[in-house]
Amino acid sequence: EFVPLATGACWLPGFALPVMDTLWPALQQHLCQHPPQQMMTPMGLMSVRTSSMGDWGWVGNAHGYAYSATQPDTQLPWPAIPPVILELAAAAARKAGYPDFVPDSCLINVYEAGSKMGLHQDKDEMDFSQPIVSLSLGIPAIFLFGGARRTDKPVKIPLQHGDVVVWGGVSRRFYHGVAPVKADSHPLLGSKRINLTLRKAK
Ligand code: MD3
Ligand code: FE
Repeated sequence: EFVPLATGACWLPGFALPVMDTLWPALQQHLCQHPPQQMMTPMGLMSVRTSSMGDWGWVGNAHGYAYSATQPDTQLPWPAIPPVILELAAAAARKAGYPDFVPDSCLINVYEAGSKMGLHQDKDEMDFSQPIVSLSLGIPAIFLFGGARRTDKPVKIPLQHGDVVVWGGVSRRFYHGVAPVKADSHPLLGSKRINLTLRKAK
């Protein structure tokens, strides 16, 4: 199934389900070795916990945020993005019309009940012709898809376990966020929602 959301943006419900048996153990292993942390930003402490994989990881502090080649606590490089995740992102991008998507960053956002993400734009990447591919896992969330202006009224998209969304074209610069996640339970992930965003950061 292929649901157009805007020019350059499409929703692929359940697209990750066929590879979940490989994907979820690989992600669990990463999270055990690299526990997600609540990042500080100039706007305050985030309610989600984050970790990263790939050449560039997203880190924040009270002064700003940026892509970093090393982990904040150890100064070690981030682990590689597992092949199953790279291949899934490339396959989703191809379906949406981006045949050459090679992500160098995978941000992992872990949501508990009550976690949210305020409306924002993603502007820290170098090449806006490259899409962002997002994968939702675990309990559902209402994704808020706005427009080019912060004041554009967001459309609510219920994202479920296994859903993939490709954000390219004009939608790449649109405001977006996540409404406070409601308490729920998922057979594989328990009380959490995990979102992966795959990007070409540099
Ligand atoms: C639309 N994460 O990490 S993923 C983020 O569910 C972020 O954790 C959310 O926004 C989450 O920056 C949403 C979907 C998403 C990601 C990036 C986008 C949608 C986007 C960039 C432009 C437009
Ligand atoms: Fe974002």
